[in-house]
Parts: sequence; structure tokens; C-alpha cells
Amino acid sequence: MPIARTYRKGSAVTEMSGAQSLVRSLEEIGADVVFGIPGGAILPAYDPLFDSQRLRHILVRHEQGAGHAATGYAQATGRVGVCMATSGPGATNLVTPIADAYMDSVPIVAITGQVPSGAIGTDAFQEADICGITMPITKHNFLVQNADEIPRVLTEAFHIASSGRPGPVLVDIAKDALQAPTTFSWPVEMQLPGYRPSARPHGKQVREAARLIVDAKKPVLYVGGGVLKARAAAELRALAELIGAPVITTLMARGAFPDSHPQHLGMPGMHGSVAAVTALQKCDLIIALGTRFDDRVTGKLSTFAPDATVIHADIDPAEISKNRNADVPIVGDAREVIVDLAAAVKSEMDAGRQPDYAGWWRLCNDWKNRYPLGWSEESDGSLSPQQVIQHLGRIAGPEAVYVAGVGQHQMWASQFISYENPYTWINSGGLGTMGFAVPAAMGAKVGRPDALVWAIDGDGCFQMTNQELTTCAIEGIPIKVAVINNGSLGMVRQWQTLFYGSRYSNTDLKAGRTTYLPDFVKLADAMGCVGLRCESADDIDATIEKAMGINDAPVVVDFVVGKDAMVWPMVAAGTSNDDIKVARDMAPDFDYEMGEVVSE
Ligand SMILES: Cc1ncc(C[n+]2csc(CCOP(=O)(O)OP(=O)(O)O)c2C)c(N)n1
Repeated sequence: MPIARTYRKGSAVTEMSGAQSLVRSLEEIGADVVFGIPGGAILPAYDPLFDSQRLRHILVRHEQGAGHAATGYAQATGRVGVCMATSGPGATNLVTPIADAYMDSVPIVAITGQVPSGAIGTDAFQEADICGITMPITKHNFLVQNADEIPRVLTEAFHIASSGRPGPVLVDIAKDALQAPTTFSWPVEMQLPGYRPSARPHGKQVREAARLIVDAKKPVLYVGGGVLKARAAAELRALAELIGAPVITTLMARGAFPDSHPQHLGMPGMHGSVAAVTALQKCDLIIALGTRFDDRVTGKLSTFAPDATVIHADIDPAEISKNRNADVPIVGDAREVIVDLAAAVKSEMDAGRQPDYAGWWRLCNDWKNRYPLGWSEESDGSLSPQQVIQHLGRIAGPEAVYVAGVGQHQMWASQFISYENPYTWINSGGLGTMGFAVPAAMGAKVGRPDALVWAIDGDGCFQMTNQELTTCAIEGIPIKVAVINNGSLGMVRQWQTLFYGSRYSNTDLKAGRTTYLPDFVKLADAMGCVGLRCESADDIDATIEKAMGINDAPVVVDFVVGKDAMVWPMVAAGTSNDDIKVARDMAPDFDYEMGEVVSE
């Protein structure tokens, strides 16, 4: 978000406290929502916040919820999410969501109170060196001990969070700085001499990339979350259709390219589609856009895409050649890169150099048709989690926003819902944070109140942060939650089945009990939500439709599903993508069709 646009020019210099200056700065920057919990050190800020007409404060039940809500808000809207906490335990409760936002490059600003400046370093009550603690998990952090600095630091924090490669910024403000008298005028000038993220790609590199694209026989567009951050879905589609190459979207990029598009092969990686994983593995050219060759995508790195030349475009130069050497590195904003690349490819085509991928498409389409995503029914007749999620996606539709927790349900939600639009899929990709879904869905719904927001959560994840449903009920945030309740820590159980001889050490959440424990319907009711339960395939659609009809309260649907379902395909951790399995001990049969790709 270009912060400068939100400046209101010409305000007079006004005397006020540091705390008032903080609230005014947030208002002037254009923030509209703060998720947080007060406490001693941040208390001065809560007093003027009480009077603000432009800032809505949402009182969460746990600071982790505030942080994930800020992330959900940012991911759904493209604006900076804001969370606030007191010093010590308030601040340390933000550590997980800050790390989560850092891994997924999400622009959030976390504001924490700090003990008075004279007490810093004395082990004062509720003192924690949150700047030190969050140094490696923030894009930048500030310790403010002088009230006069508050407007400038806030301006810089929002700018750093949202520009270049987005990320979390922490602003820790000593209590005495909040209480001290200061003057306020707006706008303020930023002092960031060393911070100049470069958005414009280098023309020579782009032309080189275009030449490789038209010469390639087996290219793949490997699209990551950076394309969504750059708001470049439309430009991506134009480029993809111009080139005509297969497209794969990572877990962080689901929705950046329509799932229904014939050029889409699906998601790569550990639980990616056979077509996407194999195309990446067998291609001769990777066009990587806003993506980082994460280990979950590459599998065993030394065996990844052995024949591929790599074009790697990213706004963060540190990503280029970090994991896989880039033959053509392009540093720049994904939207600018895509637009320039399309123009350069067009020039090549106009000069008579037409790409020809017909042979490659025969292979890709064959993999796509031969190995579609699917599942087998539960042997004990219980509800299939994949079926629940697929029906939810069909009924809620492609305009809804889906927010997942972490585990099997997250992978199924990525696989079995058809994402047709950008910003309709929000999840914790890099950190894999259980407990993400409910608070992130709350933040998404606050940011986009008109959107239908469904959290798809596991029963393990749900038990980590469901208390934010009370926040949702009180604050009028009617999210819907589908708890995919398999009674276990399913993803860990799956690994125990496959790699630990089915020894289920500490993954049975009910320790063998057959009762509902906890009873999610009663729990929902206790938190001011409507609770529903579905245990049979015949009731899936009616239950979802019933939930869809309730819009004056949050809804929790307890889908009681079988515990033995597994996520397939799978590339086991540390193994090569060549060893992808479509089911237990079942590898796809590639032998018949590989060989030289020749176009007719
Ligand atoms: C905070 C945190 N703790 C532990 C893990 C390790 N972990 C990954 S998936 C998973 C199980 C999740 O269980 P559940 O929410 O029930 O989802 P399911 O896999 O059954 O769909 C665990 C424990 C994690 N990712 N995050």
C-alpha cells in the first residue's frame, strides 16, 4: 500500500501526549482496525484509543489471535494489518504470529508497550526484550523512547511493512514515551536512507528471459505468493496465455491463476498434483515468479528439476539463487516483471520466434488426465474429510474466502476447493502454524465484511485458538468454521502410519474415548456461536446450507470424519520429487511416455 496516498496534508502542530500521537498517527496513516489486548505498559495508548472515531479496536482473547487476525486482514485486503499488546507476556504472545507473517511475507505492524525507558534492562515487571526476541522474525523493528519520534516511526513502520517484499514490523514503545508531552504535525518525513527496494526489473535480464522462453521446449511457470502480493493475477493470466506454457501455483499462490484454466496443472510440492510435481521435475525451463524454491516444493534439492534452466524473478534479491541457482536472475516487483516479460516475449514472437510446446503439452495433459486428485472412501464407512471439503467449496463457491489451519485439512482444502480468484485462500504456508485459521478468518472477515468467510480447521488446531470465536460473537464478526474432526493430530498420525510403523504416540486427541470431547457444538454455543454437527455423507450439503443461512452469529460445524484418511499424492520429506507416490507404495508409471519431447 503506498502510504503516502493516505497522508492528510496541512495539519497544524498540536500538543498532545505520545499516546495521543500514536493514535493520531494510526488514523492519519489510514489504519482502520487494531486487534489487541491492553495491559500496564500499553495502557496510556488505550485511553485515547477509546475516543478514536476512525480506529476500531477489537479486543481479542489472546495476543496470538490479534497477530493472526492482523495477518488475515492483510491477506484478504492487501492493506497493512495492525495488532497491539502490552509488554512482557503480551509481546511474547505475539511472537508466533510475527514469525508466521515473516515466513509468508505478510505486511503487519505490531505495536507493543515497553516498560519505562529508565527501567529497560533491569528485569522490571513484565519486561521482555521484544526487539531482541523478534530481530530474526521481523523485517524491521523499532524501540521508541522519545515521544517526538512516534509519528515518524509509525510512518516508517507502515512503509517498510508494505513496500518491497512485505513483512512484519514491530514498534515497541516505552511507557514513558507514551505518557510524555509532545507535539504532533502531519505528514512527517521518513528517514530511511538505506531502504530502497527496487521494483523495476532490468531490461537486459527480461529480454534474456524472453529468449529462453521462446526457445524452450518444456517450460513451466512456477508461480508463488509474491504474484499475489504484487496484485498481479490479471497480468499473470495475460502472460501465461501469451506464452501458452503450463502454470503451477504454490500453496501461497492458490487463486493467483484460476484452477479451472486449462493451462493450470495445480500445486507443486509435498502434496502437489502429479502433473505439477512432474512437470516441474521434467521441464527444461522454470519461469519462477515471486516464489522461493521452498524445500516443500523442491523435495531433495540436489535432485530437483535436473534439466531445467532457471529464470528467477523476485523482489527480494536474497531469494535469488538461495536454494537453486538462477541462470537468469531478475530482481523486481512481480507485476512489473510480468508486464515487461510479456512485452519482451511479444517482441520475440513478432520477430517470428514462436514457441512450440505441443509435445510438452501432450505429456502434461497425459499426467493431468491420468493422475487427477482423488481419494478412497473410508473403510469403516465414516465421513470422508475430502468429500466434506469438496462439497463446502462447491456450495460456498469461488467468491468465498477460505482460511485453513495446518495439517491434513489444510492440504485437502488446497487440493479439493477450486480457487478461481485471487485472495480467496489464506493459510499459514511457511511456518505451518496450528491455530491460524479461526483468528485469521476473523481478521479476513473484518477486512472484507461482505465476503463469505469459511475457516476450515482441524480439531487439533481449533483447540489452540477457538477462543477468538467469543471475540467474533461479541464484535459481530460472523465467520463460519468447518472443524474437520478426525479426533487426532491427523497429519502427524499420517507420518506415524507411514514412517513409524503405525505407532500412534500422542496423536489421539481423545485418548480412546468415544464421546465428543470436547463437544464442539456445546463449545460453540458457550462462545455465543451456533453449533452444528454432521456425521454422515447424506447430511453434508444440508448442514453446509444451514450454516450458510445463518448470518447473525458465527457458526461452527463439527464434521465428524474418519481418522484414517491420508493426504495424497505425497513426496516424503527429504526424498526426490521423482519418488512421488499417489497412494501408499504406489508410484505413478512414467516409463511409457518419457523420452525426447518432439513437436509435430
Ligand atoms: C503450533 C504447532 N504445533 C505443532 C505443529 C505440528 N503439527 C503439524 S500438523 C499437526 C496436526 C494437526 O492436527 P489437526 O489440527 O487435527 O489437523 P489434521 O491434520 O487432523 O487435519 C501438528 C501437531 C504445528 N504445525 N504447529
